[in-house]
Formats: sequence, C-alpha cells, structure tokens
Amino acid sequence: MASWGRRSSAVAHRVMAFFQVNFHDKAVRIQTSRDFVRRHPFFKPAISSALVARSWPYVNMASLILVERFTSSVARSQVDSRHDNEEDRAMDFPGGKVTYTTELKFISGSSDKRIPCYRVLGDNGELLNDFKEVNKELAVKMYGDMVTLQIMDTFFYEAQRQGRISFYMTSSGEEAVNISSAAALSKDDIIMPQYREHGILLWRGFTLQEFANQCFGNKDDVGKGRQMPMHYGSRKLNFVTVSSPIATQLPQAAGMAYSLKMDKKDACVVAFIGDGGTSEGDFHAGLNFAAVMEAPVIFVCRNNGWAISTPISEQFRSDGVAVKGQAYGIPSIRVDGTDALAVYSAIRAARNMAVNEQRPVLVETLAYRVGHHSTSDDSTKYRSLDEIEHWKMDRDPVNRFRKWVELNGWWSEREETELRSNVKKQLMKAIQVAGGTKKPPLTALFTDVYDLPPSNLVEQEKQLKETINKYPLDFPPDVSL
Ligand SMILES: Cc1ncc(C[n+]2csc(CCOP(=O)(O)OP(=O)(O)O)c2C)c(N)n1
Ligand SMILES: [Mg+2]
Repeated sequence: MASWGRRSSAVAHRVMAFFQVNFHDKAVRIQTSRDFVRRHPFFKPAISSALVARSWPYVNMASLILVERFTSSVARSQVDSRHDNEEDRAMDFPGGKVTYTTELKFISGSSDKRIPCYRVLGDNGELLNDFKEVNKELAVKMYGDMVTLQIMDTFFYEAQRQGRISFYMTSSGEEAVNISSAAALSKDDIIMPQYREHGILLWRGFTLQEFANQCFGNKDDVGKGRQMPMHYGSRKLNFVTVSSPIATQLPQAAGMAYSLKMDKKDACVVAFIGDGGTSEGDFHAGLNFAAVMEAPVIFVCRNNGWAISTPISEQFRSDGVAVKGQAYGIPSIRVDGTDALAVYSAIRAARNMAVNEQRPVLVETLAYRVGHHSTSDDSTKYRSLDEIEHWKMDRDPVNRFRKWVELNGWWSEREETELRSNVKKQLMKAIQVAGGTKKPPLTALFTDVYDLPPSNLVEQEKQLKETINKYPLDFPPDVSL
C-alpha cells in the first residue's frame, strides 16, 4: 500500500495539498507542492522524514498520506457501523470490531441465491416499472447511435474480410452497454476502455471518418497509424487510448480517479473490463486501491460470457463479478446488459454515487458476445450455433430498445429506413476516403516519445529506410520516407 502511495503521486502528476495529520497524538503539518513532487516523485523516505519533526522516529510519507486523505464519509460510516450492537462480544481488532462465535463454520464459497440482474424492460420492450429517466430526444439519440454502431461494426468487419484493414472487433450484443453507459455519463468523465467500447467514442462525437482513419492507419489518424485498428483514443473526448494488455487500465483508473478527487473535480473515471480481464492481478489491485483510497471510479465489467474461447465457467467459480466488488468493500450491481434502460439508470446511479460520495462502484453487465472475439477468431469452433443464434435473435439489445421507443410512438418505419440508408452512405464514403488517404510518413514511427531519440532508435530508423529502399515491393508504396 505504501508503494501505491508513491505510485499514485506519480500517476496523479501533482499533489498540491496541505496535509494535517495526527500521528501518535501529535499534529504534524506537511506541505507538498507541485515543485516538490516534480523533484521527488517517489517521496523518498529520507526526504519525507526530513519533513517531519526531527525528534520523530522514521516516518514514511506515503503512510502519512494514507492516514488522513481525501475520504468518503459515507464509505467510512458504513464500515464503522457494522458492529455497533455487538460491542460486548467483539474483538477490537485493527480495521474494526469482530464478533466471536463458538460455531466452527466456514463461510460458504457461494451464496444460496445468485445476485439478481437488474432490468427495466421486459422481453418485448414493455416497461416493468414506472421508469421516467429517458425522454424522447435522448431515447432517439441512443437508438440512432446503437444502430450506427451495429452498421459500423458490420462495415469494418467486412472491410477486414476484404483485406482492406488488418483487424477488427465488433461490439455485437453489447451495443446497449456501450451507448447507454455513454449516455448516462458526463463528457468530463474519463473513459479507460478495454477495447470493446468504441460506442462511447461514437456517442461523444468521434466521427465515422475518424474511426475509418484509425482502422486504416492513415496520415489523418490521430494516433498517426502507430496502433492496431480498434486502438482508438481521443484526448478531446476524454477517452484514453486502448491498450491491449488486459486490465492494465484498472490500477491506472484508481490513480486517475484519485487525482480527480484531489482536484475536487465534478467527474469520475469509468474503467471497462471484460469477464476475462477479471482474472488479471491488475483487476484486483485496481479495485482494492480504489476502495481503500475511496477514489471516484466506476468499474464496468462487461461480462459477455466468453474470453476468446474461455467460457466464464472456466474463468471463475464465484457468482460472476459483482460479488467480487462486495469483497473489496465496493457497492456493486448486476445489470441486464441487453436492456438499454437498465444500463442507463444503473450507470447514472453509479455515477452519482462515485461523484457525490467519492467512492468506487462496480457494475457488472450481462450481455452475451454475439460476434466472434475478433477477426482472428472463429467462435463456431468452441460454442454452438444455437447458443449464438439465441442471443442474436431473441435477446438483441437494439431490437428490444426499438420496441420500447416504438411503443412510445417516438419512432417510425420511415425514420428507420432513412437512418439506416444515411449511416450506410456515410460509412461507404468514410471507408473510401480513409483507404485513399496516404499513410503517415515513416518518421512518425520514431517521434513523439523522446525529446532526443536514443541511438538505438536512430539506428533502427536508418536500417528500416535502407531495407525499404532495397526491397520496395515488400512495403506499401504510399509511405513516404
Ligand atoms: C495481459 C493479457 N493477456 C492476454 C491477452 C490476450 N487476450 C486478448 S483479448 C483476451 C480475452 C479477454 O476477454 P474478456 O476480458 O472477457 O473481454 P472480451 O473480449 O470478452 O470483451 C485475451 C486473453 C492480452 N491482450 N493481455
Ligand atoms: Mg468476455
């Protein structure tokens, strides 16, 4: 934990705080400044102890920060009030009182009842309660973006099949998780994606042309063609660039959320993870850090049943993922990810909790991965066609939401036809333009990381140019040296 204290100060970039801490009943004031952190990003013990009164024993700065920090009174009071009535029979242990029992009994590895799945819409798009959070304007935009996402996925998937781009991943089956989450958040909330969350970018205004430019890796791609397709990112839209190593975004999300808290921002971090990602150590580190530091972050676990060919029955023996949040002391909920309204209201409530109460929240969405894992996968090799068809036909989130929008009289067949033909036209144009746009110059491969490139990079650049000049037919003709 102490090491995280140091790490978070680096992640958060700056600490402009004036801590008043009580240590062994003596008040100590420690001022840290932006300059101080820049000069001593790891709060070396020698430096931290120098800041504390000399007569004091060695004190680690990180542990002091953890004593009295930006807290959540709600989270604290929930922990403290657990054993109020059992004082007499309780062991006073660090972390809180624990009651005694003479019964030799292990807590069960599973509860009798599975955590239920929150939903608002019935199977035929009918409301199951008196939900009023989504008005016509919002509903039509949500539906429009879900359809756009579906069509975009089909077009880019086909473009990969035709050899025009190298890779693609669809969000088939998880359109509501994408679009409803985005709709429920504020644009100031920072998204730390896994990789199947491009619908959030769409919602925030990333254009179809920008998607196409990234997938084609052309000179107009924001990332200058240096990432695989699907590794989108947009500083303007508060969407941190996708990074493939699974779950690395979760500890980073905890640190980033803590920095929002220090700056008293009216925003949270929203970190996405797949069911497979929860088996990574970083998932557990991220949740625990966020819980202990009371960081305003929403962890959204897209439980889609599969991690490439690994089914969730081989991924974990717990009742899914929501229960893990409780183990870390994080309020958690399981939501029907094929119900756009349920996802919307759960994420909205989670955001209110994260921002107003300054604490993490975990949302587990259940929405089957209808598509293959990626264009490098054929899922019919490890799961039945019937299973895929069932989710595709009977539980499609877009159709279900459409039924509700239509029941309200907010959508017609004519609007549906217009929307679809419009999106298709835009996509055909975007793909044509992106495919016809030059690649970024080769030098872009070697810039933007170092102020002065190190000698090994200079050498690699030289070697690459020599190789291209020697074997020009093996390299794309539209890359300028
Ligand atoms: C650390 C790490 N290990 C393995 C992989 C290879 N890999 C890429 S995607 C994936 C499956 C992830 O499944 P899940 O988290 O359920 O997300 P989904 O694809 O279902 O959305 C794996 C194992 C990786 N990218 N990073
Ligand atoms: Mg999965």
